Amino acid sequence: MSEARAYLGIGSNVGDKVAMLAEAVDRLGAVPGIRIVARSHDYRTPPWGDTDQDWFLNGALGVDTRLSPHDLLSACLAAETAMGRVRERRWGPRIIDIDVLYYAGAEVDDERLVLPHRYVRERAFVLVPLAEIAPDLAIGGESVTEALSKLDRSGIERI
Ligand code: PH2
Ligand code: MG
Ligand code: MG
Repeated sequence: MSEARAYLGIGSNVGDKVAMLAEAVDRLGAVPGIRIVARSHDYRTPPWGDTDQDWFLNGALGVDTRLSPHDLLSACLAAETAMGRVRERRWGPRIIDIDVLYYAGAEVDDERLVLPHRYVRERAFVLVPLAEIAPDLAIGGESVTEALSKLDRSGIERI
């Protein structure tokens, strides 16, 4: 299989957040079949959804991959597990979260994976870093920049 361009969102709100994102990038880059081709800066973001938790550090990655969408997801979840993530409450605190946001225009909707990511266009904490590396990427008929222009990005700061 030739390579497909995919975009990942990374986030952490427990422990040394900068180190967590850096470790996630290192782990993903070491997976056979994943090549990291773009990495945003890290952004300090207010917690979304479950607001009774610490702020997050979020970033975005562009990867060229030979893995299928589901195998890419498995690689992301394996990296989370290797870093010691334990799944607790939904949208709750996590040392690392790695989400597949977009995979070469693929549309997937099954019990493991939804692509493009279900909430990608509604979350400034995803789109601000993604806009840095893929402003013109079209998701759901509009570019990342267009989608971001409709959102409140207050409280999001590049670090
Ligand atoms: N992730 C969530 C829930 N809320 N808020 C911010 N700011 N950043 C996240 O990565 C995040 C969140 C569930 O994945
Ligand atoms: Mg997430
Ligand atoms: Mg996740």
